[in-house]
Amino acid sequence: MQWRSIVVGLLVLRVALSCVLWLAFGLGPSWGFNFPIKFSFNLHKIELLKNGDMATSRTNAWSQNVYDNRDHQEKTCSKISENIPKKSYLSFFKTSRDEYDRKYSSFSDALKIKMRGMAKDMFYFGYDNYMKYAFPEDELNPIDCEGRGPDVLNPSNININDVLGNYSLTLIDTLDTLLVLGNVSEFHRAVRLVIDTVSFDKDSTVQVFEANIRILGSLISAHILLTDPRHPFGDVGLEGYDDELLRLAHDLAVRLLPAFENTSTGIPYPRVNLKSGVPPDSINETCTAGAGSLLVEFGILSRLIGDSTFEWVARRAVRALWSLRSNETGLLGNVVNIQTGQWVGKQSGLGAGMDSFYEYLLKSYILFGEKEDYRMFIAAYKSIQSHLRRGREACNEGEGDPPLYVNVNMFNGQIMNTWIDSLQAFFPGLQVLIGDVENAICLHAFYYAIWRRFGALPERYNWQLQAPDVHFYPLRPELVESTYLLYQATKNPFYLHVGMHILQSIEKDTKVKCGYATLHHVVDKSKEDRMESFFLSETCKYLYLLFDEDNPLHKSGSRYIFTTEGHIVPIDLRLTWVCETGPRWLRAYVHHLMVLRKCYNPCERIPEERRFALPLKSAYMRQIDHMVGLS
Ligand code: DMJ
Repeated sequence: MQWRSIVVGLLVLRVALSCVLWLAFGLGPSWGFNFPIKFSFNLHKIELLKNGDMATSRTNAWSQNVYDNRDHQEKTCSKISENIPKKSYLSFFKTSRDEYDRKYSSFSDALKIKMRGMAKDMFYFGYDNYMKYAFPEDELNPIDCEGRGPDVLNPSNININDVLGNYSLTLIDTLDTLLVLGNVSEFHRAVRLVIDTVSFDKDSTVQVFEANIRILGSLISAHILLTDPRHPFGDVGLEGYDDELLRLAHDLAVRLLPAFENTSTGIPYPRVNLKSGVPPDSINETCTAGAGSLLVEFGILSRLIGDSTFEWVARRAVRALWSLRSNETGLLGNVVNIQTGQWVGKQSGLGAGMDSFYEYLLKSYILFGEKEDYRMFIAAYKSIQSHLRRGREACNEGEGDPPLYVNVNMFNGQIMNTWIDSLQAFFPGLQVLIGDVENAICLHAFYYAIWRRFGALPERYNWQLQAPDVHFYPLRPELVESTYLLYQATKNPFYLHVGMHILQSIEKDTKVKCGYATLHHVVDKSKEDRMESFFLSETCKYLYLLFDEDNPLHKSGSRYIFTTEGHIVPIDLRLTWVCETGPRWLRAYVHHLMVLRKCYNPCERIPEERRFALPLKSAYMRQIDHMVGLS
């Protein structure tokens, strides 16, 4: 019997020690929600505490691992980072443990209303000035109060000409935001203006991807919202409307089709001239996101007009890209030759050049219910988790660096550089859609820490140097998009604080005479005279929705997704068979999605003890702050 007493004694000792560690340092098991309470006595953790530096963890530390693979440039980086005083793990707890909890644990209704009003004013300041000074041109120059069209003097200025096609881009891109704001009369006026004034018969060479997501996507979305009384905004039909927006969308899509001709792989050319097709001097290289993010819009168009051509070419492009993934890692690169199928850019990441490829695998599946899209997405997600994700295993427990998704070589998974870009900030929103909320919480927290440090997201942030690599911020929506989706999933007031912070930074640092201007430099806050159309179509839309709990989109029964440009597409039985006839697991998944979208009572999903707690433990938030140079 003696051995039993010893075993029981040891167990009691272990539990007691775990409790002491937990109570003293907050390092123990996470409480409730997704993680069962586990009492773990982790010798490795004790080592870290003794050594006083969590970056020494070999298994979970990306800040450490990177030194193993680095060349001269990284050696320079390591020198610089050596100068940054490393804080002891224990020192994270020297400040008041409840500082973050106190700051983020509530958000009053009055403040919500105020922020909603601020988001609305922000939108109208940009929109009204665009209509006053810029329409029918594509964009507003918010500093000079003038319109901007394609750069005809410099055709190689793709930064401008890829997007601006001389087709009133900002007006078109903004249509459904007017409905989100409840302004049906202005929505009708804007639709009329588009019908009466927009033509795609233009000598403009634009990027197929940009024309698709900003123009085609918006036209289709507005058409569906106008014609289907079951959509979230109800019956907003326009008298005399005769499918003109759909016809415009069709006309544009036909003009984009030449991009899919004369390509040996089926992967489209990156640009077309709207009048004359693919330019004779076109390059044979395209990025994965550009070629592989056409399926949502092309698929909807095909299904609405009953012509499968568009979906067929877009799907062929996705399949072709997918077939070129690495056998070893399952990853794709970021730039490919459309004739040879060779990868020109071998970098695999979640940001520029790749972001919406992943997004559209999942969203195509949600819309159309095609199993192959789901299979591709799940396989891609697994490869991402295995090869791109670094840091500790669980977001909210254990030791090691915070989880981060790095850029790797698609063939061997070796880290390629030490930056992440601002586009990747969309990824937590996608993780919310698949129900991986814990990973979403952590990645979002990292990006929010960068925002707190600079009051914006630099286009590229070097996590090794703890400094921006590329300094501009063109009013992008990705962080607020993820913030909104995380709020919908968790109802945690923390995300309202994040939204308020973003709103206030944009108001303070980018507002100029006639709108909001691109930040040229996130540190000195110098500006460029440009307001991209996605500022009104996405950034303002997500900010407003975040604070507008009663928006029709959040009402029970609303079923919709956002395209990558933030356009609302109701999940519609005309487009998918999933809800009715799909297999059980698929229906269960879609049901999960619906629950997420229905603004359900959070009490049903989030246990009491977790509901008013921070989504990420304060200790981990402080750790991230430290790692981006905030403390
Ligand atoms: C938008 O045009 C879209 O979200 C696109 O997918 C990439 N990002 C820009 C805004 O940053």
